[in-house]
Amino acid sequence: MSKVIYTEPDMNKKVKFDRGEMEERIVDIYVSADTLRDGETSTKREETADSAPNNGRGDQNSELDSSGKRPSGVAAVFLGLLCVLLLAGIIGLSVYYNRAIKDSEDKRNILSQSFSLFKINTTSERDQLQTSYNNLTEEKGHIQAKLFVIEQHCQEGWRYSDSSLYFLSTEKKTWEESRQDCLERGADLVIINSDKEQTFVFNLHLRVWIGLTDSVTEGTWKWVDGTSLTTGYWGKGQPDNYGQEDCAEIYFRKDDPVTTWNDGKCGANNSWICEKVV
Ligand SMILES: [Ca+2]
Ligand SMILES: [Ca+2]
Ligand SMILES: [Ca+2]
Repeated sequence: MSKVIYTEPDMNKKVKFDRGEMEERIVDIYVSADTLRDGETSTKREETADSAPNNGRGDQNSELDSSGKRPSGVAAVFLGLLCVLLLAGIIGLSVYYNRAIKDSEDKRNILSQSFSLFKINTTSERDQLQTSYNNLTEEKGHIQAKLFVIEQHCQEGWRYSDSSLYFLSTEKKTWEESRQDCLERGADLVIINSDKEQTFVFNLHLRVWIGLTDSVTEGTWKWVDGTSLTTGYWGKGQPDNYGQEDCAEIYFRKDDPVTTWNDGKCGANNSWICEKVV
């Protein structure tokens, strides 16, 4: 007689187990398959010995294929599903990490570009500040030197106004002698460039030589630096060249300081005013 050698797996039962359970099932399936083969061999031996037909358990074993691979097929399906799940997981993780790596590289590139731009801007601003600092330092040096010259000249009796120093003589000399004195002081007879300067010089003293002459060409008045006269502050009726007058002086006392010049004789003795541009 045949024995109960195989238990039909309940396929309607919900398949939900962990890896351990699955491995246990696979072991059970293989055990069942081995048992089936052993049982089938035993059954064949019994049938041969009894030579009697058996429609009971013998029919039940005939529902399996002759090689007994039905349980192994189920295991293969589970293994296949497991492989598919693992493969899907690996693919998903690969996609995730590739995307994460790409995002990380993008952020690193953006940070690198931002840092480079910041570095360029910082370097440019630093250079501009350095240039401004150098300019201010140079300007400070010039101002300090200028203040030193002004202070030194003022201690010697010079007066300062609008970037020029002026020296008023205490003696009286001819126009040429006066100019020579100014040159020896590192200056020259005053050149009047504006109404403001004319007013300043007028208020210093009357009857003073200024650095203007027409001794080279009569009627062509030139300053001691060679420039031509453009704006004159002549008194009424002057210059008249009366008896050959070729040197200019501040002569007339007027309420209006811009009409006080006269052309006088260069050999006369006058005070004079030197000018030194600082
Ligand atoms: Ca001047
Ligand atoms: Ca003249
Ligand atoms: Ca005159």
